[in-house]
Amino acid sequence: MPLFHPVTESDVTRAIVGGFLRQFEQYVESDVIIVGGGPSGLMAGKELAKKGLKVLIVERNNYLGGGFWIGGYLMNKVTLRAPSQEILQELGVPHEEAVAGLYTADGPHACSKLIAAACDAGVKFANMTIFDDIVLREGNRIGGVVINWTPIAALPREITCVDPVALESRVIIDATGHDACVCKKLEERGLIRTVGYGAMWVERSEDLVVEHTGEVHPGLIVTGMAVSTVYGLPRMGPTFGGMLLSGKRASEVALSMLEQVAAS
Ligand code: 48F
Repeated sequence: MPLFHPVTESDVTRAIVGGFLRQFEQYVESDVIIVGGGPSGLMAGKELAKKGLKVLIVERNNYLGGGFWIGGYLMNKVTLRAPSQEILQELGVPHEEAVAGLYTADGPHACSKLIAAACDAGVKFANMTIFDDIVLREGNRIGGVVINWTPIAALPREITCVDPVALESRVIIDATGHDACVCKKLEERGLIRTVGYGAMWVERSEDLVVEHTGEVHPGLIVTGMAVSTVYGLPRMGPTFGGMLLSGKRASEVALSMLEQVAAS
């Protein structure tokens, strides 16, 4: 007597294709699309989905978490400065105080708990999906993102002339880290100017990133290290409290933008 229930190969294939298509079709329009599934994007997504919003994270890699997995110098340790250790407490991530106000945790533990919290809150993910361009509407307001499969984008143009598709959303969040890919697309079109991130200065950088997190262009919020790139703020290295609090702030800004859209 076999242990597992009998199914055929075609049952398995239909389950995968059907599940993918149902979700893809549902998320062709969302309340919020977050580009980048690193710590800031995951945090923003978790907070927004908890409020009942329809949130999609577009991530070019097959894995989520960005720089949060491995932390500093390939050593699997992340650091967070007070008061951001409170988020570790909320997520149930073990941590210890290294010196007063500076906490360490294991990157894989912290990252996997944050991913799980985003999933539990209801965030959906399009991974192996690369942001390619923006959709622009009246008054140059961003109305969505143009995406393609990462493997398509990674192959030489001569053999992969595959047109991308677009997803619509009421608010977009650029959480693509140092690259600030969404903001750079606006810059290419002369709509904003990015400065490039500055040299490391841990004491200053995290406060500044959280302070500057917000709407950078109609319909677009910038969060995480992308904020440093846009405004020329100092980098911070493997300390992640600023990323988590910036993501949280981005979610608050998104909520008020959505309220304004609903009221108009
Ligand atoms: O780089 P990343 O972790 O950004 P973050 O949330 O956090 C930065 C920290 O990890 C660290 C730091 C401060 O502690 O200096 O670097 O700002 O995550 C960015 C995510 O965006 C994805 C990328 O694969 C990563 O998972 N990403 C980048 N460009 C694209 C993208 C793109 N064009 N399309 C889709 N995803």
